Amino acid sequence: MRFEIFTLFPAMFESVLRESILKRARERGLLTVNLHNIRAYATDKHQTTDEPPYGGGGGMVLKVEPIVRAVESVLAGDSAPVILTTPQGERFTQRMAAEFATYPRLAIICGRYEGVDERVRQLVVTHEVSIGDYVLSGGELAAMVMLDAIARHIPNVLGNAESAPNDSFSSGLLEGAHYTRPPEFRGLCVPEVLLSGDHAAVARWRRRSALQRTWQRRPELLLNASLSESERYFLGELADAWSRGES
Ligand code: 6GU
Repeated sequence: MRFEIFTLFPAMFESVLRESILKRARERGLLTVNLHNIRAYATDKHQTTDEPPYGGGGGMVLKVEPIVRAVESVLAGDSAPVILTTPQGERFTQRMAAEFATYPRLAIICGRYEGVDERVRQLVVTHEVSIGDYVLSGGELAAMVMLDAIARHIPNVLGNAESAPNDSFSSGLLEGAHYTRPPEFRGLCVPEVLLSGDHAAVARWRRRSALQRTWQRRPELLLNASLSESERYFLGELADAWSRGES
């Protein structure tokens, strides 16, 4: 999969692309990230990329020409999705990450300052996306978050083919508790069942741990999770214990 990223700060991406899963995916040819400096597409001699807003008010607005020139010359008629990062966008989710990963090519325009000229949206943007309800100084960090979350859905990017479907949210639930060695630390013990070698019992325990955590922290996720009869019963028990003040 190929990403075309349009930004005023391409260097911000370097360390993220040079480590861990994204690094390995690029080395294996599964992922290509092309960074395009919007400034290189400015037409005036000062290479201006932003100006004060018409109508006054504070802040600066990213200009339309450099961005449209950059996107059109890089995509050259290709019909890839073009994402604009903006706090006014649709909220980014695991489902969206999986959907975007089905495209061979994806463009992300990193918004900056107080805004982006509205005509950028009208001319080249296909999706406006926000990563959450808070304001970042620029879209670069949001673009990196999306890049990472999307890359995890590209086939063969994750070492263990099982990992992505087990992630929090892919199943509609938060992940439960995890343990590794040692079996006891400062009196805190790993649950016996995880040491038992009984794979079915381990799977049951994990699912229950995920259900319990989701119920405690993000109960609204349970409304859309697909649950078996016995899982619903388990949640009923949690709710009863809670109403008796036991948890
Ligand atoms: Cl995508 N951009 C900016 N600037 N701030 C954000 C955001 C995006 N998502 C949440 N906050």
